Amino acid sequence: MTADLAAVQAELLAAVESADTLDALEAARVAAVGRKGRLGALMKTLGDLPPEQRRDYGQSVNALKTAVETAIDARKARLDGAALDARLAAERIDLTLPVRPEAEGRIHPISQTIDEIVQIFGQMGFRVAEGPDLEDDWKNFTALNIPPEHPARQEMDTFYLRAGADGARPVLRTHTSPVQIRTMMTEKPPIRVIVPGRTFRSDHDATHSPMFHQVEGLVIDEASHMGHLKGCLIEFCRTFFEVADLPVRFRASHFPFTEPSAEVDIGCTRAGGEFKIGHGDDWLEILGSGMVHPKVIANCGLDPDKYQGFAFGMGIERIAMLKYGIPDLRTFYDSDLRWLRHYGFVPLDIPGALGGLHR
Ligand code: 2U9
Repeated sequence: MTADLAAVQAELLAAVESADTLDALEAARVAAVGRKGRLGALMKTLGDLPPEQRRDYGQSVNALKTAVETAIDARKARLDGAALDARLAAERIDLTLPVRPEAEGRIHPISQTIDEIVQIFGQMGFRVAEGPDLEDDWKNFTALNIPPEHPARQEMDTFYLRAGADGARPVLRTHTSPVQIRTMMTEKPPIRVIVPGRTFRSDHDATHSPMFHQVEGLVIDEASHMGHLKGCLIEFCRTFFEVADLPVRFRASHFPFTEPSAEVDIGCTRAGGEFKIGHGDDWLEILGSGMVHPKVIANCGLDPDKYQGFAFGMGIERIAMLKYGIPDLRTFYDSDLRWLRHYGFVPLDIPGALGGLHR
């Protein structure tokens, strides 16, 4: 190799070694072995040499090219490694840190209780249905076989609005049942829905609020019977109250929209002044239920000789108070942040029915 080529090699290798980014290395590569680079220019001088020197000179330039390319590959491997190390360091995660800082906000016990109920019935194959707060008299009362003289229809108990152009007076729904009426009118059985929502009754004292929440359920198909109703509601009570052997009792009752009808009690004890759900000598009513009245099925345009099923209803505030030991109904609607911090739920404490609601 001539002294000239040795100097060029030293210069090009120095440029490769001093490239400290992949971009700089690429620039050094183009300047050395690129189409218009230094080595190309050296090759072009080949023709100016005497013929006997050309072979040696060509071999020397090729050797120089190989040396430079080897250096570029080595440098690239080192820069790639350094880039990966930098990325790994930047994306490092400290697994010992808490998942996220605990949120300030809390889920209201009514929302939590609805989520739990939806979770339990969801596992049994029910889906959630919703409807408007304002209903017409027919869907809220008539379709449900509630007669015109029934006390629930009285001005005293129900919030009626002013009559519209058609003379009809809209009503703030007194239960979520009109949603099931809507479902039966628009969907073909089998129907399995639960309907959580706000309801309104003109009643206000320590145990009644003019607005409260209900969950109702409806199953309509060709075969569901009282045995299914019992199994479904016993399963619900035991899962919701998280007592595997909770005693559940069905007591004959009467509602216009179901026949036969039953109220559902769960076992409890008040021994020693302490109230506890579970085995004991006492009973507590928590649900109403029954086989849907054939007239209600017919009112919705379905054939009562073909279709049958069961329905149930419960007050959400009431079962939330029982489960979570909330003593006063009125506090649910006070928007008192101290109360919410105490009785509310951490947002990620999402109920799941597998292995208990809270695990
Ligand atoms: C349709 C057919 C039947 C819903 C039912 C009850 C029994 C019941 C009360 C519980 C406490 C209301 O919140 S509460 O005051 N509800 O006892 N509800 S059966 O029956 C229906 C609903 C819709 C179409």
